[in-house]
Amino acid sequence: MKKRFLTSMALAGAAAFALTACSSDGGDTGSSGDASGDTGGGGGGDTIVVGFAQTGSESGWRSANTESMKAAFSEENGFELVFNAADNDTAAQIAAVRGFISQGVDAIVIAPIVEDGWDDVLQEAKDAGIPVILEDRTVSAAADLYAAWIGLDFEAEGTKAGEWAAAEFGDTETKMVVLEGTTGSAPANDRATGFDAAIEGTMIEKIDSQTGDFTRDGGKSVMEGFIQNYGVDNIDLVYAHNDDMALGAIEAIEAAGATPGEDIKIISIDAVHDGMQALVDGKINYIVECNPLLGDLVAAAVTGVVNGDSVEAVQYVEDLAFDQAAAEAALPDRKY
Ligand code: GYE
Repeated sequence: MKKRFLTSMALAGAAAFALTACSSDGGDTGSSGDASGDTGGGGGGDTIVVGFAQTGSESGWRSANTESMKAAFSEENGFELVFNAADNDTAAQIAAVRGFISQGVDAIVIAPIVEDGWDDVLQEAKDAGIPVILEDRTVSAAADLYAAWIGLDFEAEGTKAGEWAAAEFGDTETKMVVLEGTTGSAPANDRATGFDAAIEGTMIEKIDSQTGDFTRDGGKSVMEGFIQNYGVDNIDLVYAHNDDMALGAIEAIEAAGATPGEDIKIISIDAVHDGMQALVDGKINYIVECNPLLGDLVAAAVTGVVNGDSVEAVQYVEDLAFDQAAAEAALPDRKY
């Protein structure tokens, strides 16, 4: 197997905005391809054996991403997928990658839970001659330890959310609480950075910020704590790093006798179906999209790297943003 690691991380101009541009035929077959255990030590024939270390199943975004990956890495498309979901446990995720290395898979795909701590295991994969492709979240490890990364611009998502908040509420005293994603994860870090920069100099004041771990339950219990500490009347705005936490916050706000979307405005990120429905219902006020349908692009990158072809090292997928009217128009055709 000939490999080519592209080391250049030329961010400027490296955007691959066309989600379908790299799709192979029949990418969305709906087949689950959930092979496990039997990896065939390096893969025989034409089948590419791929170990995929998923974060877990924390959110609607994650379910859509897992489905997209399983459909793209189907047997019909020439893959044997060894799927592992780490339940948001970073040590378990690294152990899964070590398992793929010792099984001798042809390629490893990782959706890294957190940014740090990947140097050793990525070096081990490289030493074993197994290429690694990252999808979704980024890592802080050196770019020559993996062949490609395919995902979203989380900082730009935060910026879009913050710009909308600044335009809507920036001229009035607005007390904001933040529901952060998983601590140490790229989307939690970058969505905070982008948003904070966009609201700088406005009258929006961040009074508290805590992690709800990207889950609905986490968002609900952190919001309950905020309401208890500050009083439901002293919170004007919630910025949630994903829809699931916003949906949890809605439950907490309603339980406290207030009206989400009116008494307390809500901005979130992802634009999964339940979030978009809440936006249409007026309970969320604005959502920035984060496209989870990365499977075809990742499968194309894996095939390219395994075949020794040149593969774009950094591939961004474009995100949209929705207010209520835009959500109403888009919801019937949403794929996730
Ligand atoms: O926004 C969130 C999920 O990494 C982009 O992870 C992903 C994030 C997504 O749990 O819902």
